[in-house]
Amino acid sequence: FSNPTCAPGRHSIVHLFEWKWSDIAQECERFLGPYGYCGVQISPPNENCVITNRPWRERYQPVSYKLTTRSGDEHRLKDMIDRCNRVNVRIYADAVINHMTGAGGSGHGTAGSPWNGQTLSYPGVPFSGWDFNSGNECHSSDMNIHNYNDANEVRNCRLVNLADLKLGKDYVRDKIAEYLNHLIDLGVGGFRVDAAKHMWPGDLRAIFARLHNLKSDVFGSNVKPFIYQEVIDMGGNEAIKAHEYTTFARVTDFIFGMKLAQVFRHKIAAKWLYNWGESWGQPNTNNVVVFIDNHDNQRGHGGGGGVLTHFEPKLYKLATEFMLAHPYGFTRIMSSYDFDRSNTNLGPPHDGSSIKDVTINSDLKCGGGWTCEHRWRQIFNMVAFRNVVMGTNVQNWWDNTNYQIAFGRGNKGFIVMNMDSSRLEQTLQTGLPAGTYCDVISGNYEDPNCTGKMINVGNDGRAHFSIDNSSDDPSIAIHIGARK
Ligand code: AAO
Repeated sequence: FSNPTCAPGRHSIVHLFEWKWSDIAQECERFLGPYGYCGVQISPPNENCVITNRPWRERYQPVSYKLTTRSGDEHRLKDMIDRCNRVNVRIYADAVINHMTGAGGSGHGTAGSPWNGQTLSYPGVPFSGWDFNSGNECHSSDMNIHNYNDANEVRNCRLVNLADLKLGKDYVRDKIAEYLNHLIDLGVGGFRVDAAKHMWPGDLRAIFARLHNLKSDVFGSNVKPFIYQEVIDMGGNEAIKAHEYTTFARVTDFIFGMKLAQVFRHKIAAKWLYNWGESWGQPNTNNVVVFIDNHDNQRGHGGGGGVLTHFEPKLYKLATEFMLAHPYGFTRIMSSYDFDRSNTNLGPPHDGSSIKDVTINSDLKCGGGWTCEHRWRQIFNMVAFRNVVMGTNVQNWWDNTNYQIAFGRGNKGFIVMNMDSSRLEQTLQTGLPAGTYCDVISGNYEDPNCTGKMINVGNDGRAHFSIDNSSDDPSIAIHIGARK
């Protein structure tokens, strides 16, 4: 389950947080396909409870596995999956399978199913009280998780009071597998598994063992879904470790964004990035999905940890450029909507009960409250850089012993970054074939034109770089796919 099921030559996914299926279908066709994205992580597609003012977090409270949400119904979902697959963009569904709604309260979900969190009744599945962990499995005083040093409590009690499914039961495993198989048969390429830390690895393996192969007309025969599990392991003393999950699927790497934020915030000198990756104590590169921020930590949920977000665009772009230029991990780009940081619950741009369309401006950026980091030039051009250099190692590392760094990827690409307090003027060995290259940070390469800076690489592979540290984009990136 650890192999990303991308179409050939594509290596990054984007989380289109809270987008409607109809908008994602269009985005695959008009942008993600042509610009080389592998796929999209979608918000949970299954029925959720309805909370006043429609905060985004209601989608993490399942009511049933019927495929109707504010993003659209099953018909729209299928249309999106088909249209994205047709342009070689895969869909990865956010699978919320650890729990149902908050325990307590009642109502009707987004597909109209009744639910009761007091009696633990979810007839839309159906699940009843027998399908949830009780005092037999969970020994905390109020059934909630308090002690992250106790693995049993973390996995058998309630995460923020959410009704905790008893995944040890075959019936519960079957219902969850039936839901995931429904999505597989509709054509998804895999799953993000929400709150995986709160489920026993053995229970997850038992569910994954029930999964169908992906649709062969799209993915070929005998291909398993790509699965990455949300396990927050900051390397501290908590009982649960990411490595318990990496023997059977990938995990989301939260240390990655926290450490890079420390570097780009000048807490750790950038020169130390020369051996970024496993040497920093992180998991094997083939076991992780990496990202600068996610929908939780960009708003202080699930451990903010001082990560960089679109609210600090200069540093955010630099950190993202580094992530995409460096070979470590499978990369995920966050695509946000704007929100007031005093209200971290605020849902996506909406019009009464419906989510608003994403609007696209003539400069490729989004409007209408949608941030669309994945459409920022520096980011989408580095997604293409990553596709071009894939398979090569870091070479020709250079640093000024402080915050100016540069490195190449084999003989295919080279990046120079200046986070220091002075101008960078350097002639560096790029490892690239001679030629005139287009800097894809300051502009776009539109064959045969370059709207950005031009960099000349000589017959000896060397090139001169000058970068003003106070520029909005103090970096230069060149690759063989953007050579005049
Ligand atoms: C809402 C309300 C609750 C209410 C509940 C039920 O906020 O008050 O009780 O409904 O009615 C999202 C929201 C939740 C929301 C939920 C349901 O974030 O606020 O609850 O929807 O609507 C833990 C989990 C992790 C989880 C994260 C939020 O391990 O799986 O909490 N993330 C996922 C989703 C998330 C979603 C859910 C799960 C639930 O991505 O969007 O919740 O489906 C430590 C632990 C982490 C733990 C954090 C936060 O982290 O290690 O495992 O995450 O604490 O509790 C430093 C440390 C780091 C620490 C961090 C935070 O960084 O190094 O280890 O600080 O303290």
